[in-house]
Amino acid sequence: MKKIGLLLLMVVIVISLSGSNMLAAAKICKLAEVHPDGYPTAEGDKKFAELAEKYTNGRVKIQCFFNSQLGTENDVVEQTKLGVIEFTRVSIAPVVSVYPEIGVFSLPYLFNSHEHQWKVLNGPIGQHFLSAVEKANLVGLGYFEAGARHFYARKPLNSLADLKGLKIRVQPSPIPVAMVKLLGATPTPIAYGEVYSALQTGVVDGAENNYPSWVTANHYEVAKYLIEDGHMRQPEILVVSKKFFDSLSKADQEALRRAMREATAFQIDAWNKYESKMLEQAKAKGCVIKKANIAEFQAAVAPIFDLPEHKIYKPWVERIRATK
Ligand code: GTR
Repeated sequence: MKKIGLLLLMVVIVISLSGSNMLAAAKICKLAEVHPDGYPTAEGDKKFAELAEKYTNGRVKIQCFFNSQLGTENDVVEQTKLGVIEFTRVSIAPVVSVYPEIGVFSLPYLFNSHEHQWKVLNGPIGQHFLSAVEKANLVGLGYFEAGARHFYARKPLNSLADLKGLKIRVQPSPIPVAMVKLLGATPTPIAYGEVYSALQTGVVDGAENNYPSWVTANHYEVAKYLIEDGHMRQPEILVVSKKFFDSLSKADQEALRRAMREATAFQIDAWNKYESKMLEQAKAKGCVIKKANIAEFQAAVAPIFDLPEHKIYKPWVERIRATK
């Protein structure tokens, strides 16, 4: 009789604890990242993981996988969509294949400064895209800084004319492809992890990226001529699988959003320090950096806004340009 009483008591305790979330098992999640540990997005990921665990009282534990260990950006976006990977940090470019509208942020010379970009990302437009990406079974938690992208090649780049006819590696995404065509070069989509060897072996003549990627991925060793044209300011995004997100309590969902807000501020700070350090490192290595005639590049890519397939971006472009 005593034993039955004890058993009943235990059952009651278990039921009430599970209702109060205290017994919810810790979920070990994966986060995919193409950059190495120490790169500003990787630092942002780690900060996010640390805060997510703290604010969910250990119910969400995140393990970060760097250096494309879980696959290319296009692959991990698919895997996150399916819920196989819970979190992924990618550029906007690979998200375009599952949710085309977000490609507006890939358009060249859309943002005129870091300040303009973050005003848009933190305002109603940026927030709209974080929730609208749900159409692709993803939930956008927030953005990270990626600076501006420039062209670099194995041969000197002094002006737009030097890009003509070159094979340029681009992210496997439609807007970079269209943009490079308008500049008179041949776009060659290749996954990030394979760009170094493509440059080294001459499969491509050049590529385009921000200073930290040019340096940390060692592209600068084999493509040391850079023309600073700042054609794109594509933000990075951290997405979570909607399937996983929906399985969390409202409080844990809010805990993840809070963790990302704080991780973003941390990452922007890390970015600013790292970007100038990488530029100095490239100069010290003897890289040749030229300032572009930006007006010339802007004029060449201007038709991108009027391409029939880019009609969907028009209203957003107008709103973004009007954001002061
Ligand atoms: C980097 C970005 C990566 C990846 C890479 C690329 O700037 O941080 O997420 O998209 O560019 O060019 O593939």
